[in-house]
Amino acid sequence: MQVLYYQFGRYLMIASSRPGSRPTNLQGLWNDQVQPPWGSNYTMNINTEMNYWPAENANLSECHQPLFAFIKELSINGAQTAKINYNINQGWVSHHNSDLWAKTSPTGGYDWDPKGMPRWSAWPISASWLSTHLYEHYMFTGDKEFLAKTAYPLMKGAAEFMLHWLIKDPNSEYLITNPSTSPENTVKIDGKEYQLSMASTMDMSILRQLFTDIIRSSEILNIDESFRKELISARAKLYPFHIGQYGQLQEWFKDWDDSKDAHRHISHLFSLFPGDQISVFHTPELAKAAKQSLIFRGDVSTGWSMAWKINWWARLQDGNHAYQILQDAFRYMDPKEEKAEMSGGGTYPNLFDAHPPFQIDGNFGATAGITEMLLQSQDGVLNLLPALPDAWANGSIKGIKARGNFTVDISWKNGKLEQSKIHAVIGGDCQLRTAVPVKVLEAKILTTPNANPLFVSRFVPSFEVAKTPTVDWAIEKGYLINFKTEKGKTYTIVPAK
Ligand code: FUC
Repeated sequence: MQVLYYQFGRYLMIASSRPGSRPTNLQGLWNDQVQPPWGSNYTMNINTEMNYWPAENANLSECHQPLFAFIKELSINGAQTAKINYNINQGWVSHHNSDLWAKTSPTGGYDWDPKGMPRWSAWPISASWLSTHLYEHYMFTGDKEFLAKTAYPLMKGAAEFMLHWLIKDPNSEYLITNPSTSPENTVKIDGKEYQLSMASTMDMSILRQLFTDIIRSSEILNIDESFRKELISARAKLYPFHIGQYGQLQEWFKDWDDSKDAHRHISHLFSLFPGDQISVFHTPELAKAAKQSLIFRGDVSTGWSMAWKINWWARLQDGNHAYQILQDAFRYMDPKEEKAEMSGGGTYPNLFDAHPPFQIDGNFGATAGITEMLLQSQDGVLNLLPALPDAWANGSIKGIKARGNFTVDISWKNGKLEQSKIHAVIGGDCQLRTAVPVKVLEAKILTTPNANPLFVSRFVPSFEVAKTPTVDWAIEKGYLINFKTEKGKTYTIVPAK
């Protein structure tokens, strides 16, 4: 069933997102209603991005193209929205929702409070989030022409808008977003509920990620030095992460987090996944805080929310917890039964994800998450079997992808790596992290550090701490080896003993 569900996720992407088509919407392309839920549109504060999470790691890179074409369209409309709505004449912006025509202005109608208070539609950050997909595509393919011609101008436009949008907080002197939402969540301060604040952790995390991606891109392409310097200086002034009073990763500008809040959006964990600023190896304090936040929010939620949680638990190297949520996501949903929207997700008999109602993002998010349980590469190395659950004691997978354009087969027995074949599509250093010591049959182990430009060490962000997190923590560093690969060759990895 899990294998079928995984392959089904890949099939859904192949069937719904080909170069030349529109990107997949909330129902992929399988909407059968005249008035579909949420307009069968693009909700870009999570759902559209989630649809594309398995594109690279599950080796369906070409299927990412419709999203890139859409980003280009958004950038054209979004330059108008930047001018008309905000009087910003540089770059482009898009908000939490879009449609077939690549709408970029905030949605109207009931999205706006009758008293004129902007609510969750006042979220001008999707241009920045979508732009990080362009850099991910480069990291997985190494396609410099794509980086130079398609990705860089779009990413730069998103950042140019943001450099105007960010303002200096007069108290802390940090650069902040204002107004800012933590998508669709609300915050209670002195008993009163608010939708808006300043500098939500998600806003700041996405901007830090985008700026870092552009800084790296301009170094790789050796262009735009002055813009790079501007971004490096802005990045250093961005409002930092905070670890709050419960040892949690703080969601809001101040420590207003409610430890009983079980909201489906857990946007402040962006940097654990899909971002890469929070890492169990490089920023363990932040990873522990993210774990605390995740524990507070609980497991069962809407379909897509559970799918995101699978990816987070995989990044926390906790395969059993990721597996547990995968099981929750398989809760049988009878399509004939009316279920309230926020009553907990599951899977219909045809394996479509239930928000409920039917929404495709959970299928794609879980497919990405299963891949993340078996292979990760966001940390500057290929981590083989980083979050293998006990339930998958024996198994194998073929043809998944790591950054650096490595195609990877892995087989395991009794919960331990048996063999891996790594196909170097473009060559370059290949650094591995494994739970057991390994050797490479066709190459010598290098003593030099990984020199692959697609595996530069990530930017390590700063943070402030109110209380040190106290979550259980048993991260095994494992074994690291580095070897040189040649373009087109395949390498066999086996346990050293
Ligand atoms: C956002 C989410 C909902 C749903 C909708 C399409 O509003 O909060 O859960 O996924 O988008």
